[in-house]
Amino acid sequence: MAHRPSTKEQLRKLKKLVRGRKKALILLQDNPDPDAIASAGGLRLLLKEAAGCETTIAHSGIVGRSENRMMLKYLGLKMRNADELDLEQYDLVTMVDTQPVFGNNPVNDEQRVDVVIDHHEWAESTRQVEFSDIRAHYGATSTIIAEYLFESDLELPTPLATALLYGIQSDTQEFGRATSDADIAVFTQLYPQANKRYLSHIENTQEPREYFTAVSRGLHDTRTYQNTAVCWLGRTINPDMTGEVADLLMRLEGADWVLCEGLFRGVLYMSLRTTQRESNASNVAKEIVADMGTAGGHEMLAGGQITVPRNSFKEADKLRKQVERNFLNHFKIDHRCRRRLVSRSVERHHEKTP
Ligand SMILES: [Mn+2]
Repeated sequence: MAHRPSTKEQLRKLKKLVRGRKKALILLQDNPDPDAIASAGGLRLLLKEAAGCETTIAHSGIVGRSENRMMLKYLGLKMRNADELDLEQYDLVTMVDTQPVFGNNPVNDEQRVDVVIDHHEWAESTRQVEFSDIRAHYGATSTIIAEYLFESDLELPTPLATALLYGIQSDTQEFGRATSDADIAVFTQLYPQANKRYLSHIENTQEPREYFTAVSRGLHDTRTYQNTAVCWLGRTINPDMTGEVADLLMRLEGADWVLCEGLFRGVLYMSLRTTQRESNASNVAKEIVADMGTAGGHEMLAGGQITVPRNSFKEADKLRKQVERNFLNHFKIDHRCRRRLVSRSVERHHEKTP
């Protein structure tokens, strides 16, 4: 196996690269999650210390979930819409928690990227980036960023320590999936510095009524096929809902794989989950999305997106059915063994209840 440079060596290289840069940009995935947001906060501090950079954090898409909006506020981060920025204006372009070709970020083929720090499966094109640190065996990008911060001997403000801790906790689902010793070590080191009251607050964020409508619709539209569950949310309130409902469905007895799809602003989003540690959800996601869109992820969870012509519901429905067919074919599952998750009789019964 090739020599993996230590965090110390990487940090030295990164500092050398950023020296003298004035305007830095940190790009995130389109609908950033807690890990991405915390990583951006950490990298911003690193860049400020290393080069005194003025930093802009940007992404396309929206910050949908309440917990993510809360985190931004707590960290005092302002997010810009990447589509409204001239990326050429920046003399340092960085990415965290995603990579240039993933298709879930604003970077196109021509865009120069200088720094990529991520824990998703390595993409070949990331090799062209001057500085990359890809640790696919890590549960969170927050872990990598925290290692850099520790190595720099920087004092972490409480909100940042708390956010990084939550980034690790939420990406690993409290260490239930894809966790390395490094995630646990960093988590343990951050823990005394984190604000536990805030942590419990963010873990239990309240959601608007529409959230429950979306979950309910999703459950009613879930079908099981042997050890898999397939869910179609239809038009949904935000792109994070597919991951949210997929996680919920993973709690179904006997479910080893879950596929959840939803349409949001002209994009069909899909989330894939598996209990099987030795599987490669990322490869399955790429296979079932095929040339319709882009996909990527980790061993136990992955996602993808497909642009829907004219934001048409009919087109989206066709595309999601194709993804479902590809999914069932991949596992050689007979389409006819389908069962509703929530039985009709239960629904009727409830309708009668006053
Ligand atoms: Mn992540």
